[in-house]
Amino acid sequence: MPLLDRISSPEQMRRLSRGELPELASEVRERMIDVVSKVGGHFAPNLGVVELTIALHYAFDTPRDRVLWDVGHQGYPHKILTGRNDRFPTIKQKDGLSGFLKRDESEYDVLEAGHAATSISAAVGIATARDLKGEDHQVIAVIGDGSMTCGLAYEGLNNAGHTDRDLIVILNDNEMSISPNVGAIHKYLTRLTTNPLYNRVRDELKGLLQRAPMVEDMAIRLEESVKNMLVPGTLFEELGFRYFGPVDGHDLDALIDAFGNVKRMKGPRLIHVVTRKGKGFPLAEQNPMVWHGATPFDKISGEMAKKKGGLPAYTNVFGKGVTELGAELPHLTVITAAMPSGTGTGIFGDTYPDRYFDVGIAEGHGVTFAAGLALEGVRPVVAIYSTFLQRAYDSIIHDVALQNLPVVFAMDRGGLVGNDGPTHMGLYDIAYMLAVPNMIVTAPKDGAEMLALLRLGAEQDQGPFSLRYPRDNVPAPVPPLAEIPRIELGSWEVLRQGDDVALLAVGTMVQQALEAARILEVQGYNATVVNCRFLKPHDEKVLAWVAERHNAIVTIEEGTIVNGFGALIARVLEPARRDRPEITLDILGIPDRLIEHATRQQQLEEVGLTPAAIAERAQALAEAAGAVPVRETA
Ligand SMILES: Cc1ncc(C[n+]2csc(CCOP(=O)(O)OP(=O)(O)O)c2C)c(N)n1
Repeated sequence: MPLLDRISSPEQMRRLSRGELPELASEVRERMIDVVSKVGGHFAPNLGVVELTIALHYAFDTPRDRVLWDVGHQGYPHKILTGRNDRFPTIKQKDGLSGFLKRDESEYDVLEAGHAATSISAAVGIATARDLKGEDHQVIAVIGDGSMTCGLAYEGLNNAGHTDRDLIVILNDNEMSISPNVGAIHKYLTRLTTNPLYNRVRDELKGLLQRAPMVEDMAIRLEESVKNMLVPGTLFEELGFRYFGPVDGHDLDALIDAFGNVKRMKGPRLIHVVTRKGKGFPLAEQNPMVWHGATPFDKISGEMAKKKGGLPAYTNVFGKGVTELGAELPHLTVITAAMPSGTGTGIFGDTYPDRYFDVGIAEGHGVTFAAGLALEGVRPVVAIYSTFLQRAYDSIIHDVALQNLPVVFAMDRGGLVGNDGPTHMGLYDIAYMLAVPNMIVTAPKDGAEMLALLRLGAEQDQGPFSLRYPRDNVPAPVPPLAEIPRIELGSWEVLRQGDDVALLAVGTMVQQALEAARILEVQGYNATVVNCRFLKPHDEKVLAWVAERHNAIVTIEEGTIVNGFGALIARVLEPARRDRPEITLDILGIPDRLIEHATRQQQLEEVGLTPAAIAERAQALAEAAGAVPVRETA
């Protein structure tokens, strides 16, 4: 790669002539296609921002000028051009580059993110800090049209427009979220980009200006006035931003000119850039949803490697199950926040379009919208990843729980999420759901139990109900919903009995605990294993039995140990432990620190949640509690 090989920083890139930049863009694309086809990763979003990234680093003085990438999943060209091309093949792997921006990876990574729409607010903060410190640099937030469905983006715009600070927002409009973008703002942006009268007049004006050159500023002003006449009062201008565009996001000259012009102006400015997701890889252009994130694939045929194993993912089992339930319960509705494919619920939408709602990347709104449905007797299932539901915490408490409404929260990606790393970890939902008054908190041990819990949640009238399941395949085949036995609210399941130690396991950890018990057996110890599928309310009878019969009790959960299930059990067992001080307790879970990107299996090993590690801790506790191994005599 003749150009890319010479470039290890934007500064070097800025020494290239403008004429060389299209060649650089093809090299960056080729490099991404080559690497992502081998190791997987975000694909279509990155192909779409190659020219935009080059133009930003070319027109602005980075890292002095601060560029903030929203979400950060489209940061691959940025990484390649900011000195990380060598390490690029390690992306998303243990000890390799992060799939998102990371401040300790590079001085060019200004903001860390993974959740949508933080860039404008953070940019307002950075611009304010700049002004307080008397510094002088540009602050540029780059945000996608999908992320512009978040309320947070408008809180940022509202604040920025009011303060009148020097700040640039670049709206990267590819008409896609992960799925096709939705909502009124989306329709509005489409009207802006497709306004035929404005585009024609603008093109003609450009030709005219080229023939009769005048001072650049004057030309821009003239163009702006024409625009304001034809597109009166754009939304962004009403909010206090000067609006520029739409600019063709694959035309390097147009981008660099636009950035060059706009950077000389003051106040809040927004440049509307139109890009094509998947640009340069025809299959990804045709189907950007499938190619948003790719597993390794064949560069020629485009065939992606099959995901592991013969058993389906929890996500797919959930999508199919909730659709089956929809046939039985005519009032069942499903809400997604821009993740029809990610949550597997798209098939419910295909089957029952009137009962399926994609609210955009608007988790808080989605939950309060569900509260509204529930107030009128319609039963909502809110399907949102554990990590993204964090956005909606106030809505969960204030709008759902305080009114005790029967909303079902289906949290995919509960637990360690693997290569997306800390921004996407589903480690906090157990702790945050346990703290919500009236919330029934559950976690299934397998796919069939997940659907039984879903049914229970959708059929009960007691109040809000949550279930969490992992980013993994189900451990056993799942029968059709109608054949899955019902579950009694609050009931635990004693899966095996032994005297030496009791393993109280939650969700994914039930299988691990059963395997740990088999390892313990080989060591001569007998373990009880309980499937604690209801975290709240818990099974008082079974817990009392456990506390009477065992001196060593281990809780195991795939969530933070801070205020999780183990902490709850410790509190509940307090009186029993006063009566029987010989009871000892060990709490296994995710330690209170960040877990970096790696495979989920590597992460389970790192935190000691493998069967072998669980068995080791359980054995140590049992021995300390006086258990003596029983070995078979030869
Ligand atoms: C709060 C939140 N909810 C959901 C997601 C999942 N998500 C990641 S990227 C994305 C689409 C973003 O669309 P856009 O900003 O237009 O970027 P594009 O991928 O189209 O470049 C979504 C929904 C997220 N990152 N953050």
